[in-house]
Amino acid sequence: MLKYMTTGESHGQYLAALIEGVPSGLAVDLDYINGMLRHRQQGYGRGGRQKIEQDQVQILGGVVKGVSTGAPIGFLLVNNDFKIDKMPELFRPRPGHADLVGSIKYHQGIRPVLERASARETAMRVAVGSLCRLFLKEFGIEVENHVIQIGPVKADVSDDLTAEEIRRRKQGSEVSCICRDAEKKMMAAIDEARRSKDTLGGRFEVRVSGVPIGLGSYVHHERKLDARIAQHAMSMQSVKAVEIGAGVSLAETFGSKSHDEIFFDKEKKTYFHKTNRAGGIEGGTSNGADIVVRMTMKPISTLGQPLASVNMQTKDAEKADFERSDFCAVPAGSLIGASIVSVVIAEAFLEKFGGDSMTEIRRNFEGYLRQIQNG
Ligand code: EPS
Repeated sequence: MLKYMTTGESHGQYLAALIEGVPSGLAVDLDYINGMLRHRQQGYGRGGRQKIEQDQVQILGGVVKGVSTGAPIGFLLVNNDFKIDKMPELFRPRPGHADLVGSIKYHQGIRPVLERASARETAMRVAVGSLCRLFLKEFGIEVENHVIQIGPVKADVSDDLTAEEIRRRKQGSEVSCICRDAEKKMMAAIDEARRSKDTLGGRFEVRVSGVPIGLGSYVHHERKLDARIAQHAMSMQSVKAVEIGAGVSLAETFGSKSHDEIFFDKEKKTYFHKTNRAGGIEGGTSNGADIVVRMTMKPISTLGQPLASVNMQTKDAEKADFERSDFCAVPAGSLIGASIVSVVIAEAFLEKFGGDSMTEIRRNFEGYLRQIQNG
């Protein structure tokens, strides 16, 4: 079973992750993982921190001569902005952040709460997710992400984009958007937020192509693939809503326009759908179509013009504290979302075809594909 854990504080000395359940024989391309970490640092609307950091992980164990051994894999990232012991205590919790609840629940000040709740932790999620992407690529599964909305600006996106098209069309976009028209308006909206000392959220889409029929299951709630994606997606900082396929828009349509009719290609000997409103998942199980996940991020809760709060020492009404932060993290968020989904897909893939080595998994996978082809 694939499992991982992260540790580290935003301004601590390190961030780290430990991943258990990666089979032996996977080529671990560290340049690819570190390339993804650089992407995470980019995107229009980021704050000053990313000018200080050059996020890169080193491998602590579980990889020998660039190949996984089956042992737990450790990642370590050194924070350049290591100053946690000198950071001031805060007393006025920011509405929307973990400050208030964390401070009360753990009976401690706000500082240790925000240091751990910070979205900086997502650097490790990207490292782990990128490792999973390398694993999935071995089986022809590709994961892509793109931003579809920032604040009020929506991109015009058609439903049948392939992961490859998304990758090609968003290249060079500072907001990871495939639609050039919307991109300009999104950047203008972020500029406006910056000028007015405010922040903006948005939505992004993650698309997984090449997934075979049969990941996840309908038989037990914990095994449902859509439920697992939603749980992990919601665990990402700032995410407030998750949709699969047509998602919330299905509330508006008749059943006849909501489902994907079933066809059979007699030459390829495969079932297929002409539409993908289900987002690649029916009955909690992948149906062979692209898995399409859309996530909504709220605006970042650190505001230059702070909202009303309470001084936790005096209990007087005061404005919330302010610290350096981002104005909009949706472009970075889309990559983080893709990383998180990659972990869930890799975990479900290992569950179905699992083995201790890549050789064993490949054999199981190919045997299953032959079984499907033979009806
Ligand atoms: C982040 C690092 C943080 C924030 C941001 C994400 O760095 P600092 O607090 O030093 O500016 O920029 O975190 C948040 C938005 C948050 O709410 O904590 C990063 O590396 O992604």
